[in-house]
Amino acid sequence: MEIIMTKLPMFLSLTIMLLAQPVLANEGHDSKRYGKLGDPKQVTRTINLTATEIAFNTKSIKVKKGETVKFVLANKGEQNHEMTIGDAASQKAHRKMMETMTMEDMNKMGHKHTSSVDTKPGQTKSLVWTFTEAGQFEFACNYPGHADLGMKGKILVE
Ligand SMILES: [Cu+2]
Repeated sequence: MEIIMTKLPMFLSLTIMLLAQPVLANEGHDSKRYGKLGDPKQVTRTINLTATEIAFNTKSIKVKKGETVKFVLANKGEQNHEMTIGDAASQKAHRKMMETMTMEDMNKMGHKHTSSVDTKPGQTKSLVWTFTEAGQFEFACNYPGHADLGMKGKILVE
């Protein structure tokens, strides 16, 4: 019984990850309205983002349809921060998943998400993204509570 109890949180998070799988698999697909991983050779523009507690340095980003953008996320804060590109529904799903995960789970998982870049304090990482369709999308840090505190913004693709 004791073994079952201690194994339970891991079991639960695994179950949740499995349940979240169709959403993640879907996000990995090319038909995402908010775009796809870009080819670093096609980058036409670099957008520098800074993450601190608890905000990004910008609230809105405008890009052109078909544009390949290199997002450079510099974590100048004291906590982990990430930047995920998505639409309202995918952000919500990602946020839900992260809420159920402990820091340890996230580190173990490596937090692999095609439209995300995850940073530790002091780290700078980049994500190359091609916006394939016009529309209103979102960028957000989906660490629990961060987006609600304002760590998110709009991406307008024209
Ligand atoms: Cu954050």
